[in-house]
Amino acid sequence: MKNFIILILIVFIHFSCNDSFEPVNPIPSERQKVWQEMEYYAFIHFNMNTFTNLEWGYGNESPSTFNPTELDTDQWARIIKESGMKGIVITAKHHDGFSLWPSNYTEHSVKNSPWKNGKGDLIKELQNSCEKFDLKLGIYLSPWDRNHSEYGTENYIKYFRNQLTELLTNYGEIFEVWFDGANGGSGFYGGADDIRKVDKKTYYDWPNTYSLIRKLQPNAVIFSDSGPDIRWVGNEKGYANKTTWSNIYRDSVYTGMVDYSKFSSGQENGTHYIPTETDVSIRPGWYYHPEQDDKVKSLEKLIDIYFNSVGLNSSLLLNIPVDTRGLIHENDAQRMIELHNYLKSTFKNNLITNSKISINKRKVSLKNVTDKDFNTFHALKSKEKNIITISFNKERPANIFEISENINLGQRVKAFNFEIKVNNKWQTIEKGTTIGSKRLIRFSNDNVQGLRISILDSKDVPLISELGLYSSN
Ligand code: FUL
Repeated sequence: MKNFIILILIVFIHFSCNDSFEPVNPIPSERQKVWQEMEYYAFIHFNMNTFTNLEWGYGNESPSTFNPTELDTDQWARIIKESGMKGIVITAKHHDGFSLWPSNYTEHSVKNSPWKNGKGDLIKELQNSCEKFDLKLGIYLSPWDRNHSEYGTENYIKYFRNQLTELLTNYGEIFEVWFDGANGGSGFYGGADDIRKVDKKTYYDWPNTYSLIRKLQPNAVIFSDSGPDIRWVGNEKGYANKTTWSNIYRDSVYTGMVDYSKFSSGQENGTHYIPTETDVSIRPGWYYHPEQDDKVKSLEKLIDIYFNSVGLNSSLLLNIPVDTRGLIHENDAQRMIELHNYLKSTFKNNLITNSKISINKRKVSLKNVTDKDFNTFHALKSKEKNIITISFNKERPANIFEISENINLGQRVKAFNFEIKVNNKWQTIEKGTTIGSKRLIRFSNDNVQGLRISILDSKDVPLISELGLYSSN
């Protein structure tokens, strides 16, 4: 009898977390799934602009200007690791064209700088530091190059791909390749000093560049305004849309399009799965400016950004401008650690564990939705209304709710309501739309007796992978 019950239990558990459910297309690729679990990682803007105190260099800067005095990529990696981030995306080349590695295809690089007497390779140093601190390495390579004499011609595309090949061949595993939407305009262009406009849709021949990346780094995700793996969130403030579909009609967007932001919430019936990435700087500028040393964002602001990016079906790419010494400035480091301490203590105890959960009035097990494993899930019964009720035997002070869908089988939920029970009364906290990989909802601190999540509309049966209740105090 005992064995029989165990067998039934195994069958039940297997049924509620297996993949016998039909996917709702589009679904993420393996590389997107791996990336999606990273959630929070660092951008580093450090290059020629650090030394000229600019945001965009013209392309005529002398390599002799690049001269960090105490450059230490181990310091970056250590602080980033201690901040709970999972990787680093570095500006290997920004719009001014200066390359942080000794590229064989240009003289405009570290090899002609005083740093390490021209013998340095910053990308190599960063690769080693990332390996040492178990972080992933990503590359920002600006498609626009205001230094290169042939920018705007076919030859420049060859140059761009040659540089990409160097970066994707010589520095180990690259997790993300980042392409900026800012393209074409005035520049030095090898002394021509003119304005070069390019057709953003056709000039770069992106499909062939993407194939090259797939060949050299099959696990890397490619970021641009339009994907193909990750798309821009549509602003640089750190805020994703409340409604965020990871689906988009890929042909409706292209890199550098002017009115891109109108597509930033995605499209419910979009043909491709291309989730958003939220990029924002910890300071007003992307690059280091000494006059911004006291303008590092407050802890409250960074927490707000976290909830509005990671908590809105997006990822957070937080930029740290490394300073002229070649170090993360003390003020930034302190704030990064403060944010980490907040996140660590807040999300330590899921207050839902050891409570009673029923779905449409039937008692169910909490196992799959509180195991912090996005691959296990509980399938609801219908694609219309489902009510998940969680009741506590003793009220629990709380102010954060978390819910995730199993996105491996496609994003589904279109509308939900979230309520809490306080003083024996139900209060509506959020009338929401999409959920996706993670939805975090904050409310004012209260003694919560129960939670009610009504999934009101969904493309197919909702697959709930995580539920959480937390207190940030
Ligand atoms: C923008 C660039 O023009 C900025 O300089 C910065 O690199 C930011 C992340 O992307 O489009």
